[in-house]
Amino acid sequence: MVNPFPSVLWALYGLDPEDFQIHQPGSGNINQTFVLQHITKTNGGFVLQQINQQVFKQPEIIVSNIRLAKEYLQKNHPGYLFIAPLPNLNEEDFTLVEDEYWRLLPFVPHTKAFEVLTEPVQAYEAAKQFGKLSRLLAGIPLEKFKASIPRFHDLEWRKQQFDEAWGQAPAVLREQAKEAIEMAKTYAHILQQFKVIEPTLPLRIMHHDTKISNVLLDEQTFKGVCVIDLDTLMPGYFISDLGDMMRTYLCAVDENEPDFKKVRIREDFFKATLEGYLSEMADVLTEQEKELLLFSGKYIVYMQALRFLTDFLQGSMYYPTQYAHQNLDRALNQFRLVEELFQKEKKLEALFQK
Ligand code: GN1
Ligand code: MG
Repeated sequence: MVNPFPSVLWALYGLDPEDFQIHQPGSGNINQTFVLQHITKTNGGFVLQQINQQVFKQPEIIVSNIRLAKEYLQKNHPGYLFIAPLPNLNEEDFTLVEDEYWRLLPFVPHTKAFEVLTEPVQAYEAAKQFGKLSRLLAGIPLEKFKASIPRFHDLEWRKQQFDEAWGQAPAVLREQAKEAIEMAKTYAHILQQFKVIEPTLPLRIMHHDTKISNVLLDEQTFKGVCVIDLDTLMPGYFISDLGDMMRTYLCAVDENEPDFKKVRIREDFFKATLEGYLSEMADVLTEQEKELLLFSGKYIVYMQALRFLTDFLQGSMYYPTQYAHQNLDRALNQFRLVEELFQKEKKLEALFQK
């Protein structure tokens, strides 16, 4: 790709555009991500990201949350690979150019980010990486952290957003989304259950976007290397992280699959995900939290279904689409996964009680 960045940006990072080949890996929905591959240094390079300020209205909160975590980890767990932004020549973690926020991150060679998993060991390793981050951050004081997106994983708020979108949507969209709207009602009891559970859940620093493409595995051995995309590292509940793993590790297809028959839970991937996560978190989670392992999946997958459906009813302004009703298909895909979690509940429970 031809150099799309302003020269002042290169200058502030002390980099020469002539030294790099630029390409866009492109699976993220929100930020723009570019890989700068060094032309002569094999495996050398950086990742450059432009922050979406429609979504992250106060990028400085991301900066300060990541910095708090980075300093804590450097002090208490030196050696842990934490992919924080690299400072620019003014020692800032972000670079502001014409009101746009940019950040430069290290490129981690010999690793791969997956969209779907093909082997249970990958699920184990990925879940272990996110569990490890939570375990290492378990003792960090929370007071100075802020929400980079307020109420991001608050199902009550997501449900309200959906109800409002439904109320305001054009009749034609409501008609198209009839089946999905029914599903939203069918599973609304997940929200009722959450309201009962919430007071028992401790606040922890969570990643909040543990989808499979946000962890890097060794490209040869599939050993977990590190997690990436720390924009939503902020106080929350463990169900956010474990739930989003279930959402993206268990099926052989992802949220974009329009053939919903293919949305099926692979039991061995479920088992591996829990084992990987608990290999780090078993001593951190409370007994009450451990009662909610399966609930985490229902909670997050249902919320993601509502989010896609809400966006569809509002004209798909949030999640980029490749065709007109893609967000409706994504919602139906995710509702199908919620259905699977309920249908296979007994089987899945038996797997982790062993
Ligand atoms: C968004 O930007 P990306 O692809 O990492 C979204 C997540 C959703 C995900 C669904 C800030 O993540 O919450 O789970 O899409 N991030 C934000 O693919 O809304
Ligand atoms: Mg993200």
